[in-house]
Amino acid sequence: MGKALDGVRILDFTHVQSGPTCTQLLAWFGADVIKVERPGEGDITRGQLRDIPDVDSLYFTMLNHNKRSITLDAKNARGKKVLEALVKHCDVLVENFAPGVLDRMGFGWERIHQLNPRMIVASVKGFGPGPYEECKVYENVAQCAGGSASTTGFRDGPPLVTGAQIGDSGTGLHLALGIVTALYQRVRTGRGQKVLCAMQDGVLNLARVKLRDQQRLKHGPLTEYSQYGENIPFGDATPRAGNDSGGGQPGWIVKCKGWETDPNAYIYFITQAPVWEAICDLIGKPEWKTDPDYATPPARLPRLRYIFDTIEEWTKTMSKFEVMDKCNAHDIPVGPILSMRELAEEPSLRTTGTVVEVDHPGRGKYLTVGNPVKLSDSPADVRRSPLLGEHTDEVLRKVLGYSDKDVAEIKASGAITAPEKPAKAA
Ligand code: CAO
Repeated sequence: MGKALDGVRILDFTHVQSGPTCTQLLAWFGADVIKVERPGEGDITRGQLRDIPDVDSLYFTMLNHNKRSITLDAKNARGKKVLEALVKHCDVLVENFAPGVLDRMGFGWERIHQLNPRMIVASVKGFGPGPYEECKVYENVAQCAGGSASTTGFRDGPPLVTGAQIGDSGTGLHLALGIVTALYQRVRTGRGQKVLCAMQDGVLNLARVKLRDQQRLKHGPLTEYSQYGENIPFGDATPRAGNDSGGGQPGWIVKCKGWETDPNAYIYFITQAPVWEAICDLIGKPEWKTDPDYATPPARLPRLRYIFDTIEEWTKTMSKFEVMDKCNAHDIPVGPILSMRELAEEPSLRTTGTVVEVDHPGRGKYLTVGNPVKLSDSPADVRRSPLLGEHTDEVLRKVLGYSDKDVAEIKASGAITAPEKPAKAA
């Protein structure tokens, strides 16, 4: 079966996490992704957080599946010629260098557009145009600058960053959407365009309910926040709200059996209005169904702390999975706090290809997250990440049509290096 993006060739100038997330997704959709890396070290993450000496880290392998790798010194004169040829042979250039890097290489938008007017140039930057546009940015900088950290954590504690990489991976997802949209527009116009995703913007987009609450504050307290029930006045900005739900249905994380020793024996419990009566019956409080203090959502708002404490007395008698079974039987939405160990072992995620076991010549078998976007006519297969420069020769000859003599000259110029050999056999 063909793939959705068959025939699309990506010149992948990305590194670390945000850009590679985007190009990995495009590769899973069938694009031919050619990752250009600096001779010698390649993407810095190959060597970061290594668990096995001299073997590409899981950080790198889990973000670079299904890609080809070539080494190319973009500052070398011969290397620049190869890069020009690649620009002419590819549909999209994706990059997440620091601001100005591409221009300094001599491959700014004007030059690329001149070489290949159909090329789409897609960039991740930390900030969009404005006072901070020249800044280098990493994940947690974006989480803080995009409004996530100020609204995450408990009211009486400091701002918190989240474990989900909403700055890097989140912005990479936004960029992938921008690229396929630009490809679609190119079908009509025949022209490429620039696609820019700033990490601050991506995080703010994901935190938009908190900007919603910022505006609601002008019209009174945020009644669904537990702070309201605790009679604590609101300030002038959306506060941190612990585990309060960000939606209209109050929720909280409550303990389950074993919480004293298991840090993940918890469940997210939502007191959704349509199933309130079923909740009352289940937790042994049938009288709340008719008690005016509990029978309606507005009456419950000032009492949410007590309500969740009462629910917790019930959930503490069972494992999170038993709570889940009992609640779902009545369409009561709950979220078990699943550890990474539990997710890695979950059979249904293996069946759907969301968790995949991959074999790598250096490290042997490891787990990764497969394509979370499932297309019925374009199923994703997950192939191991490339070794540094593994496909340099292949790309020079088969994509660019260089002869033996050309390749020898390019090698002699120092623009490319011999491919890396896996340090360990699996
Ligand atoms: N050949 C020759 N030079 C190359 C090259 C190649 N193939 N690939 C990269 N380089 C050079 C660049 O030209 C640049 O050199 P100059 O600064 O001399 O022009 C240099 O490598 C470093 O690029 P960089 O500034 O992008 O890298 P950094 O490690 O200093 O910064 C990061 C990393 C992520 C902070 C920065 O790239 C950035 O802010 N990117 C945009 C936001 C982003 O994506 N952040 C998320 C990253 S994931 O957490």
